[in-house]
Amino acid sequence: MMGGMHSSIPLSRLWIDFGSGDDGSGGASLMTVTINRHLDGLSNLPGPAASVHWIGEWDRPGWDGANVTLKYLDSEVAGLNPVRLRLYYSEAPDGPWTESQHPLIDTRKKRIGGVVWSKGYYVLIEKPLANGDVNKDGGVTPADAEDAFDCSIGACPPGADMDSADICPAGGDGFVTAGDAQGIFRAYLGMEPCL
Ligand SMILES: [Ca+2]
Ligand SMILES: [Ca+2]
Repeated sequence: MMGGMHSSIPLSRLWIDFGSGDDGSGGASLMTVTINRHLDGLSNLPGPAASVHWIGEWDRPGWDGANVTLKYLDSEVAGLNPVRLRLYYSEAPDGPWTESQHPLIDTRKKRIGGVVWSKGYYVLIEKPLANGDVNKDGGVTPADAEDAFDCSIGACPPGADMDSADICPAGGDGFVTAGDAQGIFRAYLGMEPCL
Protein backbone atom coordinates (compact mmCIF):
# COMPACT_ATOMS: atom_id res chain seq x y z
CA MET A 1 0.00 0.00 0.00
CA MET A 2 1.52 3.28 -1.08
CA GLY A 3 0.51 6.62 0.24
CA GLY A 4 -0.29 7.85 3.68
CA MET A 5 -1.64 5.06 5.83
CA HIS A 6 -2.97 6.78 8.89
CA SER A 7 -3.23 5.19 12.30
CA SER A 8 -4.85 6.82 15.26
CA ILE A 9 -4.43 5.42 18.73
CA PRO A 10 -6.33 7.94 20.81
CA LEU A 11 -5.81 6.21 24.15
CA SER A 12 -2.06 6.49 23.70
CA ARG A 13 -2.31 10.10 22.46
CA LEU A 14 -0.21 9.21 19.41
CA TRP A 15 -1.04 9.58 15.71
CA ILE A 16 1.13 8.26 12.91
CA ASP A 17 1.14 8.64 9.12
CA PHE A 18 3.38 6.42 7.05
CA GLY A 19 4.58 7.90 3.79
CA SER A 20 5.25 4.53 2.19
CA GLY A 21 5.95 0.85 2.82
CA ASP A 22 3.51 -1.85 3.85
CA ASP A 23 3.22 -5.01 5.88
CA GLY A 24 3.48 -7.32 2.87
CA SER A 25 -0.23 -7.97 2.58
CA GLY A 26 -1.30 -4.53 1.50
CA GLY A 27 -3.16 -4.18 4.77
CA ALA A 28 -2.55 -2.20 7.87
CA SER A 29 0.67 -2.65 9.79
CA LEU A 30 0.77 -4.39 13.11
CA MET A 31 1.56 -1.61 15.49
CA THR A 32 1.83 -1.18 19.23
CA VAL A 33 2.28 2.00 21.19
CA THR A 34 3.04 2.21 24.88
CA ILE A 35 2.69 5.49 26.76
CA ASN A 36 4.59 5.96 30.00
CA ARG A 37 3.83 8.99 32.12
CA HIS A 38 7.40 9.40 33.36
CA LEU A 39 10.96 9.53 32.01
CA ASP A 40 12.32 6.63 34.07
CA GLY A 41 14.83 4.54 32.15
CA LEU A 42 15.67 7.24 29.61
CA SER A 43 19.05 8.98 29.58
CA ASN A 44 21.17 11.48 27.64
CA LEU A 45 18.13 13.61 26.80
CA PRO A 46 19.40 16.80 25.09
CA GLY A 47 17.21 19.19 27.09
CA PRO A 48 14.36 19.53 29.57
CA ALA A 49 11.63 17.07 28.64
CA ALA A 50 7.91 16.64 29.25
CA SER A 51 7.32 13.99 31.91
CA VAL A 52 5.97 11.42 29.48
CA HIS A 53 7.38 9.17 26.77
CA TRP A 54 6.06 6.84 24.12
CA ILE A 55 7.42 3.58 22.75
CA GLY A 56 6.28 2.74 19.24
CA GLU A 57 6.80 -0.56 17.45
CA TRP A 58 5.48 -1.64 14.08
CA ASP A 59 6.01 -4.22 11.40
CA ARG A 60 6.10 -2.38 8.14
CA PRO A 61 8.79 -3.34 5.59
CA GLY A 62 9.95 -0.57 3.31
CA TRP A 63 8.61 2.29 5.38
CA ASP A 64 10.44 5.50 4.65
CA GLY A 65 9.84 7.96 7.43
CA ALA A 66 6.62 8.57 9.31
CA ASN A 67 4.79 11.60 10.56
CA VAL A 68 4.22 11.19 14.29
CA THR A 69 2.06 13.50 16.40
CA LEU A 70 1.89 13.35 20.19
CA LYS A 71 -0.58 14.99 22.54
CA TYR A 72 0.65 16.25 25.91
CA LEU A 73 -1.19 17.18 29.07
CA ASP A 74 -0.60 20.48 30.87
CA SER A 75 0.62 18.56 33.91
CA GLU A 76 3.34 16.93 31.79
CA VAL A 77 4.83 20.20 30.54
CA ALA A 78 4.75 22.17 33.79
CA GLY A 79 7.73 24.57 33.83
CA LEU A 80 8.39 24.16 30.11
CA ASN A 81 7.61 26.55 27.24
CA PRO A 82 5.25 24.56 25.01
CA VAL A 83 6.08 26.48 21.81
CA ARG A 84 9.69 25.36 22.15
CA LEU A 85 8.76 21.66 22.49
CA ARG A 86 9.96 19.41 19.71
CA LEU A 87 9.53 15.69 19.10
CA TYR A 88 12.82 13.82 19.52
CA TYR A 89 13.26 10.12 18.88
CA SER A 90 15.74 7.32 19.46
CA GLU A 91 15.94 3.59 18.82
CA ALA A 92 17.38 3.07 22.31
CA PRO A 93 16.40 4.53 25.71
CA ASP A 94 19.87 6.02 26.16
CA GLY A 95 19.96 7.78 22.78
CA PRO A 96 21.33 9.18 20.62
CA TRP A 97 18.27 11.45 20.37
CA THR A 98 17.39 13.01 17.04
CA GLU A 99 15.12 16.00 16.48
CA SER A 100 12.21 15.21 14.18
CA GLN A 101 11.97 17.08 10.89
CA HIS A 102 9.20 19.41 9.68
CA PRO A 103 7.93 20.15 13.20
CA LEU A 104 4.27 20.62 13.97
CA ILE A 105 3.59 22.75 17.04
CA ASP A 106 -0.06 23.23 17.98
CA THR A 107 -0.25 24.54 21.52
CA ARG A 108 -4.01 25.05 21.25
CA LYS A 109 -4.62 21.35 20.71
CA LYS A 110 -1.53 20.53 22.80
CA ARG A 111 0.02 18.52 19.98
CA ILE A 112 3.65 18.29 18.88
CA GLY A 113 4.75 16.32 15.85
CA GLY A 114 7.33 15.76 13.16
CA VAL A 115 8.82 13.26 10.75
CA VAL A 116 10.77 10.42 12.37
CA TRP A 117 13.07 7.85 10.78
CA SER A 118 13.09 5.10 13.39
CA LYS A 119 10.85 3.09 15.64
CA GLY A 120 11.49 3.25 19.33
CA TYR A 121 11.33 5.99 21.90
CA TYR A 122 9.58 9.33 21.50
CA VAL A 123 9.90 12.30 23.84
CA LEU A 124 8.99 16.00 23.86
CA ILE A 125 12.03 18.14 24.57
CA GLU A 126 12.24 21.89 25.05
CA LYS A 127 14.59 22.99 22.29
CA PRO A 128 17.51 25.07 23.57
CA LEU A 129 17.39 28.77 22.80
CA ALA A 130 19.19 29.65 19.60
CA ASN A 131 22.22 31.88 19.43
CA GLY A 132 20.88 34.68 17.24
CA ASP A 133 22.62 33.57 14.05
CA VAL A 134 19.57 34.31 11.92
CA ASN A 135 21.43 34.38 8.59
CA LYS A 136 23.35 31.20 9.44
CA ASP A 137 26.81 32.53 8.56
CA GLY A 138 28.34 31.24 11.79
CA GLY A 139 28.46 34.51 13.74
CA VAL A 140 26.15 36.92 15.54
CA THR A 141 26.40 40.37 13.96
CA PRO A 142 24.19 43.43 13.31
CA ALA A 143 23.13 41.75 10.05
CA ASP A 144 21.34 39.11 12.14
CA ALA A 145 19.54 41.79 14.15
CA GLU A 146 18.55 43.47 10.88
CA ASP A 147 17.22 40.18 9.50
CA ALA A 148 15.25 39.57 12.69
CA PHE A 149 13.80 43.07 12.51
CA ASP A 150 12.84 42.54 8.86
CA CYS A 151 11.14 39.27 9.88
CA SER A 152 9.25 41.11 12.61
CA ILE A 153 7.68 43.44 10.04
CA GLY A 154 6.81 40.63 7.66
CA ALA A 155 9.76 41.03 5.28
CA CYS A 156 11.81 38.01 6.32
CA PRO A 157 14.84 37.51 4.03
CA PRO A 158 14.95 34.16 2.20
CA GLY A 159 16.94 31.61 4.19
CA ALA A 160 16.53 33.39 7.52
CA ASP A 161 16.44 30.95 10.42
CA MET A 162 13.43 32.18 12.36
CA ASP A 163 14.16 29.81 15.26
CA SER A 164 17.51 31.53 15.78
CA ALA A 165 15.80 34.84 16.43
CA ASP A 166 14.26 33.62 19.68
CA ILE A 167 17.30 34.40 21.75
CA CYS A 168 15.80 35.10 25.20
CA PRO A 169 13.54 32.92 27.35
CA ALA A 170 10.87 35.64 27.55
CA GLY A 171 10.96 36.15 23.78
CA GLY A 172 11.29 32.45 23.01
CA ASP A 173 7.72 32.33 21.89
CA GLY A 174 8.07 31.12 18.31
CA PHE A 175 7.39 34.61 16.95
CA VAL A 176 9.99 37.09 15.72
CA THR A 177 9.53 40.56 17.17
CA ALA A 178 11.54 43.77 17.42
CA GLY A 179 12.45 42.62 20.93
CA ASP A 180 14.18 39.57 19.46
CA ALA A 181 16.15 41.85 17.10
CA GLN A 182 17.19 43.97 20.07
CA GLY A 183 18.33 40.87 21.98
CA ILE A 184 20.46 39.77 19.04
CA PHE A 185 22.08 43.22 18.81
CA ARG A 186 22.82 43.14 22.54
CA ALA A 187 24.40 39.70 22.11
CA TYR A 188 26.58 41.15 19.32
CA LEU A 189 27.69 43.92 21.69
CA GLY A 190 28.66 41.30 24.27
CA MET A 191 25.84 42.35 26.56
CA GLU A 192 23.32 40.11 28.26
CA PRO A 193 20.81 39.67 25.40
CA CYS A 194 17.77 39.44 27.62
CA LEU A 195 16.31 42.51 29.25
CA1 LIG B 1 24.97 35.58 11.47
CA1 LIG C 1 10.31 35.89 19.90
